[in-house]
Amino acid sequence: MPKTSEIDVASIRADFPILAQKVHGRPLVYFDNAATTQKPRVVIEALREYYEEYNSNVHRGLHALAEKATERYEAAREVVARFIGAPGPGSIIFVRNTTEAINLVAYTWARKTLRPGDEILLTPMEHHSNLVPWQLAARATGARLRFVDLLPDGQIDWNSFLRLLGPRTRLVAVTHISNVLGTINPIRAMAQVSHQQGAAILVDAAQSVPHLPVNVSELDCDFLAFSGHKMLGPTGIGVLYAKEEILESMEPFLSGGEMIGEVTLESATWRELPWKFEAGTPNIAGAIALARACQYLEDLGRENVWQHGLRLATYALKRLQEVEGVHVYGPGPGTPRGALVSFTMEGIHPHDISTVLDQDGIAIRAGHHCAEPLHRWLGVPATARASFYLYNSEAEVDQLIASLQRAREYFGHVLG
Ligand code: 7TS
Repeated sequence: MPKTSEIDVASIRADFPILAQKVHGRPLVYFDNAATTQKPRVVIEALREYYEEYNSNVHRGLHALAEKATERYEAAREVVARFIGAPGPGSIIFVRNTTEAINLVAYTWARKTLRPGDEILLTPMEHHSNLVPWQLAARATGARLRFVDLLPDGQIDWNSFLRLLGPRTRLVAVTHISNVLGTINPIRAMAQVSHQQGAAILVDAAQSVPHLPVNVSELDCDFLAFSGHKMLGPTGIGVLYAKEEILESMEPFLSGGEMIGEVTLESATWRELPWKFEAGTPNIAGAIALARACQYLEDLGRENVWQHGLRLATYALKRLQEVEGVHVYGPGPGTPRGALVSFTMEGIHPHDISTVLDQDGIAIRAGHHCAEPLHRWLGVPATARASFYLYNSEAEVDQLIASLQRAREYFGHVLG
């Protein structure tokens, strides 16, 4: 494997047992990282250790195992807080995934804050997870959804954003990096002007935190959501970051054990942050393993991980354009983009592209990637998407291109 930037792909791959396998007799090329990433041995080991050595519930036991589990779980929260530049662990709520994090805000903050006529400003590039919860919140409160225009290359039209942002805007909810276009949105600038208008800003960071050094204090966002499984961590663990003063003002989302202060038959009080928002037994092993994933990324260097992904995406963009009949979406060469490229091929449905690539051991995703309105805007029902991470190489991109050339020849032949 070639060494690209500061990332030594060969030695990294040795940390990921799943990558050593063959699929249909060919070495696995895993290019479906925007859906979920593979796990390094240290993350798998963190899960094993928890279940084999100190499995216990948190915050309630007074025995040695419970104390160890509680200590590791809360230490994980501090690791995650540092990882995203949060001022402290009180602003880190462990949830299941990005979807749950956004729903938490939509069901608590939004339903309490929004009034009829208030506006939520979104973009057409949102994943359904950052769209449908706002549709429901708007329906429940009488608020209205508005959508910023996109430029032809899939970037936000800044003038449209400024035009739509006004005194009625209560919330701007926007993805940091599009899971289809790879567009990187200017969150810091968006937060600044949103706050000038008195609006809060929520960032869907599902595709950015795994790749980009994200610092919530620098971005000055009010809410930020991401999933552990897209950043080398396990499934079933995700994070909602929110400014503590906002969390203090919010009602709990779920209620029951763990999140209460004092309970009588008629009423209850809440625990302090962040536990007020963590009802029931949390995903203890998941949180601990997520912290291990954060450390793994930090050991490699966040900037190195970002540069590696950008380099692969840029290379893929260039090479895809060499394949006849391929159309790529999102920002062109020269504009920074997330570590993914979506494309279509004339005369071949994206699902067929994916099936043909699978025969060569290459895993990509095809479909609307939970961004149906965006595909309507693009004018295609589906795209094929190759998404990269730190264990991928330029040699694998070459394999993708060779496989696509074969697909084109095959379908060209079949279609006559
Ligand atoms: N937001 C964005 C931008 C995403 O890409 C995804 C998942 C989500 C939210 C939801 O994350 P979850 O962990 O709550 O499911 N995106 C994709 C994808 O592109 N292919 O599969 C999942």
